[in-house]
Amino acid sequence: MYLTLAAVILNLSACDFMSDHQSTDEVAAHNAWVRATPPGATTSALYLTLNNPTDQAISLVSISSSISDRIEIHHTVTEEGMMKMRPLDNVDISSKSTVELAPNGIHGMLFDLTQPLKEGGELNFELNFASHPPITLVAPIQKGSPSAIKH
Ligand SMILES: [Cu+2]
Repeated sequence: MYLTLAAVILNLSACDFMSDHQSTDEVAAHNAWVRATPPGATTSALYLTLNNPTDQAISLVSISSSISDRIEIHHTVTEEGMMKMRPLDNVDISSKSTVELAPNGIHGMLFDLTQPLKEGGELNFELNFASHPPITLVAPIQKGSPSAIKH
């Protein structure tokens, strides 16, 4: 009887460990926000932090949203002293690492917005990965500091 009980207790603690393990060990997007648009603008940008605590490298390959049929992944490069944006095919996030999509760095570029982005609203996005299920997120619309980069 004593042995059986001990086995049950061991089993329970193994389950607890598993659920803890899962909740802290998943790919996740944090601090997402999308830039509010000035009057007449039809482009904007999405910023966020992607954390990959898993043992596998992952690769962000596309971003989708109902607000735009054309969302590209961009990075910012300096060419001949000028900051310019260039499309990226994907963003690799190594095992146990974090990548920031931030102003003047990598960002999701939203073209042909179907409506203006007003501060205080929020938008849904889906991040699509190679070899990892999509992640959905809600990004608040905020006024950021004006970007030095023009399209
Ligand atoms: Cu851009």
